[in-house]
Amino acid sequence: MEAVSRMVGQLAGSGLTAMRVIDSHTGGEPTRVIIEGGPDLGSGPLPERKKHFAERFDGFRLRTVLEPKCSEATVGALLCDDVAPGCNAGAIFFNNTGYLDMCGHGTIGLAATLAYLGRLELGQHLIDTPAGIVRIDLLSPNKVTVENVPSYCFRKDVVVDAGDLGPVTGTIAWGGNWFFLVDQSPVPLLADNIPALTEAATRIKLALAAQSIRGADEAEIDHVEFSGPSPAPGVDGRNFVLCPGLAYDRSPCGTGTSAKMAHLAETGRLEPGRTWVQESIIGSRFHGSYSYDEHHRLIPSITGEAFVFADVRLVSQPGDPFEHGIG
Ligand code: PYC
Repeated sequence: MEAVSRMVGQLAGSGLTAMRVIDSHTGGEPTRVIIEGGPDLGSGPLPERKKHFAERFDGFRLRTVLEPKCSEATVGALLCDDVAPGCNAGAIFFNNTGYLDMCGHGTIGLAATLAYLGRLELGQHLIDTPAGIVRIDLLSPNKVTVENVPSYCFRKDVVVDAGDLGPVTGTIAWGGNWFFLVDQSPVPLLADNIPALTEAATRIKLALAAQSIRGADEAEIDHVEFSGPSPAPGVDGRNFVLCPGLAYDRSPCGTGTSAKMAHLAETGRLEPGRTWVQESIIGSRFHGSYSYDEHHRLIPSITGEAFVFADVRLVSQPGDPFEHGIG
């Protein structure tokens, strides 16, 4: 670690800048954690730091998660210290279009990254995020349960006019991000249909914005989730999730599975404590369940696996025309 700090310093002194990042994937969905060399956002509450990041240091986001440096699906996480009392670490999540309040697959990736670094022991820990504190249980160096923020259905039976797709009925739900949940996918949920699923979900996302259909406090609904059955034994459902930057989630989406379970609970289709096995469009799985806290808020738990595959320095050379990404 010290060697890397020295090297980061030397590079900075020579006109090059560098960040140490660790890449992992959770059920196929990538997470890139900035370990060193990220922006100094001070020690305020994470929602404030997220605002500061977006307003003053967005270049770090662009340099970290845009092509040509990584896949369009990558979620970045800035590892933060000096976080809420009792928390082991904190993270601000971001992607190719902006910032996320919470990210389920990213939290699993972060935990596997901290375990890889030897900074997290097996057992329970608290992680600070802009959406609130989440509890994680590191079950092995790769297997993690995330007890997410309280999740709920905001509006049911919402009809959006999606042009050629016709009227589409869905539920607006919160699982740490805002989702429009469509129970019956307008396109068969098959990996071969990913381009058609992406197109249909994009159409719905744009229609929601155009028709001013929003979440609480007028929040933008930036994720669209299609659901349907899965033929795989032991799986309760398959999904397709469109993320804000119009990439699809390769994992079953932690916040999306949380929103889905809130909807299943609300409609009497899933009892507290029962396991819901959620499959992604590429066949990766999360095991979910929920309980109620003392305020009768629904608290989802998601278990998944993440694997670290790169521990590298991103460098920026002076004169690189695509230093801040393509697009
Ligand atoms: O797992 O919560 C999630 C997530 C959000 C966006 C991509 N993955």
